Amino acid sequence: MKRLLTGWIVTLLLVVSTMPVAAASLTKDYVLLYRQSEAVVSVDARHGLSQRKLEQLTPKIALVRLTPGEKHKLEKDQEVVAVVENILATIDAQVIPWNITMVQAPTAWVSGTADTVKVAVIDTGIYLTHPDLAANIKGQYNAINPRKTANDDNGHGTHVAGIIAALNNTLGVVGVAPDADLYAIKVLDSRGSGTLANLIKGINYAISIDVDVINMSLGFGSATEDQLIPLHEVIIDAVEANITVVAAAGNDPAIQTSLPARYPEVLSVAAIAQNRTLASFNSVGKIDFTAPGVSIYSTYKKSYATLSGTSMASPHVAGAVALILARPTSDLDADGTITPLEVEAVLQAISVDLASSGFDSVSGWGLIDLSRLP
Ligand SMILES: [Ca+2]
Ligand SMILES: [Ca+2]
Ligand SMILES: [Ca+2]
Repeated sequence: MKRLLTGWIVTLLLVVSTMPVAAASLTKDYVLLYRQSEAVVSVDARHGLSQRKLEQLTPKIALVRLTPGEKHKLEKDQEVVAVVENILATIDAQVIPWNITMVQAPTAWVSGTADTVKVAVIDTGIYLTHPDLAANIKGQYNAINPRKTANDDNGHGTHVAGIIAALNNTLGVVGVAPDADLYAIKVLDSRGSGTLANLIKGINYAISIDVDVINMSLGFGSATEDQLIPLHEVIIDAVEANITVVAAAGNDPAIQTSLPARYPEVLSVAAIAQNRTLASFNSVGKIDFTAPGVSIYSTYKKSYATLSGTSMASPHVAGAVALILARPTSDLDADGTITPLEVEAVLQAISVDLASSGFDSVSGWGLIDLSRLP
């Protein structure tokens, strides 16, 4: 029997894009600064600017359209201070989204940014040429059709990937672990649906390439353990291969935490809003940790978007796991290997209590706080 799983996404709030501007002609637009406002009329008369002026911007500054010869003549006029091209200002600044700050990721970067940690994003794929992700994408596999790329034709997986490891550069956003190596494993189609068989193939591929972390922002709704026995087997294989497996708890408060998040071997993540209240859509019952998941701005298709869901919470923990794996102090028993159990113990130690006192079924150990990493 074919079982459907879906990406745990709730709403799409905003997609932004930018539009390049191109112009080519003999005339160009210039911003003209007159020496004094009283001279505007005489300068305009001398140079025939009544036909050339597009707009008087201030009493002493005008926007004009000129040929190169007209510009040259104006520059020689003593009543003109400057004639400069009307160049474009661009938004070239990276923002650190509130959610990245809430988990205190930037304070952890001084001790490493997970440069060699391999994180598998098992999802709808990743937009492979996204300028805020491409340099971190080190591998890909399309479990639906292995002859095709794992390019994201939905947007969900790209959003998840950006929360984990969007680049720390001059554009867009930044992820929790901005140098982590991303592996795009596509098991969900353009509608965000996929089969049990393809998810198993995807997890098995992640094991075969020896990743360190698996993020699954997906689930099987109300399906039972009995319906998914082979999935549990391959997840146990992953954990035995020393992979830390993180999954979204699910977005239906009417049902208990979905599989795979409900498995004891998987870290189940619930969502919190910017005001530190738990998201109303969280599934409950088996929650291990809480992370931001309401109105999260991240990479989406070729651009950026704001999404909500436990799908957005899970990758915060996956990114945190990458940072934890990059720190020698996380090898708690100093045997040379950081196991998933050691990772979980570190996550417990750095979590800030939420909801009822101590561990609870709606927020688990609480909100992860990377400033508390040793
Ligand atoms: Ca960036
Ligand atoms: Ca160890
Ligand atoms: Ca609590």
